[in-house]
Amino acid sequence: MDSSTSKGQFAGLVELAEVDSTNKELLRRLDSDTPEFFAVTADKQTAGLGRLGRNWVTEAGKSLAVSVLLRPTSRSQIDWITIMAGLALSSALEKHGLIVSLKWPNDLLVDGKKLSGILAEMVDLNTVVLGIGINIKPQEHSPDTATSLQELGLKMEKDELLEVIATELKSYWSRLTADSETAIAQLQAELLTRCGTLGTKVRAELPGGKNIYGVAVAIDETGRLIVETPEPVALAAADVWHLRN
Ligand code: BT5
Repeated sequence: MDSSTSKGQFAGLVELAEVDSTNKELLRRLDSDTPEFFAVTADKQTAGLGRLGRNWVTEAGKSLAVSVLLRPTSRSQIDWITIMAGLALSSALEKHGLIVSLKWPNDLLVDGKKLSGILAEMVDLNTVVLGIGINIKPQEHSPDTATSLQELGLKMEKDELLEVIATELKSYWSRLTADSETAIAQLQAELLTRCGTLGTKVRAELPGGKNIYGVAVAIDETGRLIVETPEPVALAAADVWHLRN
């Protein structure tokens, strides 16, 4: 099916059998009138996107790939979109009995294996495409470091999963847009229990390739990871590896 329907939580949902990337497809369909919570999902992505041009594997019938349009109204909302989405997904999955750990800034892990990845792409200050991938079943071409809901004992079909995460996402996003300062304080508090990066020794690879080592001690009010090296360094973007303490 290729037409947009007003399904569940969405202001319009385009459901595709196959696409290169749902983020790219949403961008192609975007115009100035496209409403918040307009979304694109696909059963299979042929060129699913990770961060920094990396690949995200989405094989037919095995994974949820969805991109949702958000219309932020302030810089602080933009700063928190990725982390907010990770916490919303964690909360949604916990309601179904699965405890996941957030690895700053955009991974959901269980026992160190990656269940879900998030890619938020900013078009302009009022337009962000939030892409979410969640593995439902094992996939032939995903890395050894991947896991899936099925392997973790959670049986959920794609439609149900989509509805469950959309409901939670909407609730978190409403709070962030209604009163950003209060919501950010709540997100920071929630990170203390849901973010496995905090209190952990990490290696952080910065966008230029430089590595820093230290203990991740906090996430500041703009969503940056604070690593003590022992001097505190604030990271806005990096790839983080948790090291043994
Ligand atoms: C991410 O990037 O984790 C962001 C993934 C976002 C995917 C969604 S799906 C819907 C929307 N449309 C898109 O085109 N993208 C978004 P990053 O942190 O850079 O992680 C990428 C790395 O994760 C890869 O280099 C692999 O090592 C690993 N990987 C790839 N596919 C995976 C999978 N299905 N499960 C677990 N790990 C995977």
